[in-house]
Amino acid sequence: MFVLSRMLGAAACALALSWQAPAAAQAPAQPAATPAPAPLLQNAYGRQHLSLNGRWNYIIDPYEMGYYDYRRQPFDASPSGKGGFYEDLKPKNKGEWVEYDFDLAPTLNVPGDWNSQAEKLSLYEGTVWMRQVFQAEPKADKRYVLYFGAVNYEAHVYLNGKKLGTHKGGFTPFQFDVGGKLNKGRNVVIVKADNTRHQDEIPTVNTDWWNYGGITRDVMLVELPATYIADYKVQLAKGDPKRIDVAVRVDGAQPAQDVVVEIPEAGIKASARTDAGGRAAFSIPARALRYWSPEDPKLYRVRIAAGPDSVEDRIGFRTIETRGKDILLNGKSIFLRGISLHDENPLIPGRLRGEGDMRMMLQWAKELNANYVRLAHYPHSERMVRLADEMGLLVWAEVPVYWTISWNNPDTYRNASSQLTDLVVRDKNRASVIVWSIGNETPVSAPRNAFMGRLADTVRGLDDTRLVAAALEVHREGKNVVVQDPLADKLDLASFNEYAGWYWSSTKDMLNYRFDIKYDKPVVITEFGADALGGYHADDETRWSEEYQALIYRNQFRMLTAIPGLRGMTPWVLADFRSPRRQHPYFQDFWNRKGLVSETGQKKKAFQVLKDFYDEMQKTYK
Ligand code: GCB
Repeated sequence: MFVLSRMLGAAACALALSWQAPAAAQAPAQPAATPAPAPLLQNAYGRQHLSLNGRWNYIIDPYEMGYYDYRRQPFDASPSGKGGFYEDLKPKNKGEWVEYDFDLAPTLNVPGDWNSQAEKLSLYEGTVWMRQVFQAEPKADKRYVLYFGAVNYEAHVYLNGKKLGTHKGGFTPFQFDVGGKLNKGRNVVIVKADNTRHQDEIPTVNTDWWNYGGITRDVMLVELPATYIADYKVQLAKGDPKRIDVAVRVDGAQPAQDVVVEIPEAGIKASARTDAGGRAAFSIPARALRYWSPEDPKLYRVRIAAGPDSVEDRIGFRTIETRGKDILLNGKSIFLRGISLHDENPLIPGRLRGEGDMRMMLQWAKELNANYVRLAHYPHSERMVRLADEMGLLVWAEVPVYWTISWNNPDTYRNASSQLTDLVVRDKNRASVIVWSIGNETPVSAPRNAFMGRLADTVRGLDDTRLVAAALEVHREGKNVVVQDPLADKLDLASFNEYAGWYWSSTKDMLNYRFDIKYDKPVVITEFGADALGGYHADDETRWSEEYQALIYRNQFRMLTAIPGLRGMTPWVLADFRSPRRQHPYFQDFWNRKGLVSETGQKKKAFQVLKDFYDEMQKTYK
């Protein structure tokens, strides 16, 4: 039994530390040696864990005085390591100087972005310190991992006053080994979260979504045996519906173990021995599987055991491939009736806070008769993808390589590549995920082609069983909308965004355009759309009206169905979402209004137009 228990509310227990001289008065600081997070644990949710979600005390620190001394030297890089807010100090004596106090600081809910939880933070970009206190009784024969679903953007994590490490990237999980670092009794975890945008980061400074900061996804302390299953992949072999490929990595004290994989409902039990490095890869014949599909999202209970450890998952089995202009799901041509969505709840603006919010979004997609969602423009939560598995929605999963990235910077590339890797590592067992997208609307140039080309190779190297794509741009030559991009040679889909009727051409003139797509690949339109203020009605030539948006959808269907090889679409976008780029004081007021659902949850006219189109496609598509 897991014997950690959570202490709710902050304990006012003073730590036995006294205030130190500022670090600048001592030896000059060395660049902080910041350990990288440990390799990701597969299926953290399926493990014994203590949730550290709940109310966290927070301190807004725009000048980062809890991180740097007055000479701008980081406290955590000074020889004493003292002076930073991560010490969680309380004055020991009456006269002592301490200018912060977590116990008296207000609280925020985790998981949750900070912008939507405090007036002062709604437009804030910078550092916020967050603290949680919990009780633990660590056992000598167990390992412990502190796991974060996501922190936007840069996280410095401290446990009991000591730095565990840092992580960059706002949408992927990370973890630190904390074995030997937990106290028996009271423990304090402090996160310095900083959502400042930078040109060289992923994403870069310029996006069309709200830069929600903070600990936006679950936090947990995971307990593992000394030898444990660190990672596994259990999926159908590429192009072979009669074979399950298994890869397992065991870590810890004795990585050489017998591994057993069981799928009781399918009568499957197979085993193999891991090598000295803890790895095993083997295939299992699978003759009588019920394949996962949107119509029948069958998930099997899969049990993996190795030595003292075992873990359970729910996994679906399906194949996905392209042949010429066709997308084949389980060998059968499919039309992707999709919709794009952000990880944002329009009703209480902010990141999706939990399964209820996520179900609401995916249920709207279902009401459109969608079988597919584009989780734009960054990795959504693991829980969202698991829900898509359960609800029968195919998924396009993406990394925030968006617009004008610093293509020539090797660090920027490493960052993009590690976000993509972490996404694949996390979601590789999800049947719903059929597409890895390496980016959105990245303008063609030699350095960009090289950067994106490498990303495409990287993701294929990690997983050759799914499709690789990107949302490309189009250009116009006369009345031709041309799709031509050197990157397309490395991709499985001809997928692109086009805004006929909104950013170019009129509602009438758009119908004179033809698509000129240079590739013999399935065509999947990743975006089209138009803004409409929910409840604003006018004739269909009036911008911002629901009628205008509905007309654009009808005209788009006329244009798009003329494309030979059209195999799907994800119009932009399911729900209105907040964006600092959207400045019209009446129609926008910081909202991108291309949603089919308004910020009050009202379905705009175009919602029904798209649903009717999908109903028709479902009937006629063979
Ligand atoms: C796009 C972007 C998307 C924007 C959308 C718009 O092409 O991919 O992130 O929000 O257009 O509304 O302009």
